[in-house]
Amino acid sequence: MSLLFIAPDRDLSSWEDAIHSIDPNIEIDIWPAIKDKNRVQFTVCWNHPQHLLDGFPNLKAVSSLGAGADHLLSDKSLPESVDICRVVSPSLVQQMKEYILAAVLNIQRNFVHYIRQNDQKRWQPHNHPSPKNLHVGIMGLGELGKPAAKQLAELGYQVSGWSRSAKKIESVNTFAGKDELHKFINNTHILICLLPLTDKTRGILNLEIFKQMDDRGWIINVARGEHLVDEDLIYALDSNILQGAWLDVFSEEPLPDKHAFWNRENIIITPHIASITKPNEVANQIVENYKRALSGMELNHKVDRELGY
Ligand code: NDP
Ligand code: OXD
Repeated sequence: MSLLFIAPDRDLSSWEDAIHSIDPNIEIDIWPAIKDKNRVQFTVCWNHPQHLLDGFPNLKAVSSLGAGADHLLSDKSLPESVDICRVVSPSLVQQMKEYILAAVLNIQRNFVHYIRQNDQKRWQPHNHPSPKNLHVGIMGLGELGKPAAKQLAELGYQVSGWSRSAKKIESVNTFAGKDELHKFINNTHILICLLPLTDKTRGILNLEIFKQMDDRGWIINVARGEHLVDEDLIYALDSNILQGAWLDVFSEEPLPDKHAFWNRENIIITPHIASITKPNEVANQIVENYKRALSGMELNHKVDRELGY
């Protein structure tokens, strides 16, 4: 039986060693070199070519190489009988906490402006708010959003969080469901998106939401590019509805040369690096789920196809 990795845009060389350090007997294929399609029972995918996964007659389960599983759920050719799971790891949580804290601090302390001023040899101090006067809203209070919210609250920021089902988190104002979205957004100065991409969340970062935020606020999108309506962001920035955007994810990646987001003072771009899956830190959970799939057990971190995450 074999475990197949499919990730066209990734260097997969260290995955084989990471898996074999847990169990040297696991047979591994790395797409497109597949020894025998009939032997493939488990695949690990990142941005796989759509319609590829219906070509394995004995496939039992597929794992996302990362936390999001939207790239798997969007492949309508993936048979219903195949279970989907994803990666959940302390390393992803730690990296996301670091990224969000770095972005929030840079915005709060105006480093985003000072870095630009360096290029112009401009000596111009700016006032900055104290954390207790800075209202940060986090959309998505799951494996990544909840620890990020807790960290910011512990540091003294005014933190609100929004999720599908109600949550209780110390020192965080929590809201749930569509009915509470507007209450959650009200007065937000920095809005952070950590939602999964689903039919209900696509395009959620739009002009209507930006207008409800605090005057001249910021958005940080670390979830998926399709959460953001690109044209609405440009409009909101050009009409001073928003002050800036800090973006790690884009509808098209790499971001095309001609995209309107490049070369703008008020958009900070990072190349989808907020939280990176490291083979040696998650190989054990891939192996565990591979073995569970083979023996017909329930997978860990299973994705709910109905909910879309
Ligand atoms: P989880 O599934 O653990 O959490 C998702 C959260 O979103 C939950 O709190 C869930 O609510 C909430 N949610 C889902 N749908 C809705 C909705 N319709 N309305 C309100 N809230 C909703 O995901 P993770 O925290 O592990 O990851 C989140 C996303 O981050 C990933 O899907 C991925 O796209 C992105 N990501 C980006 C990375 C990067 O490097 N840029 C790295 C890793 C992940 P409830 O709690 O009620 O279920
Ligand atoms: C993920 C990502 O979902 O890196 O893990 O975006």
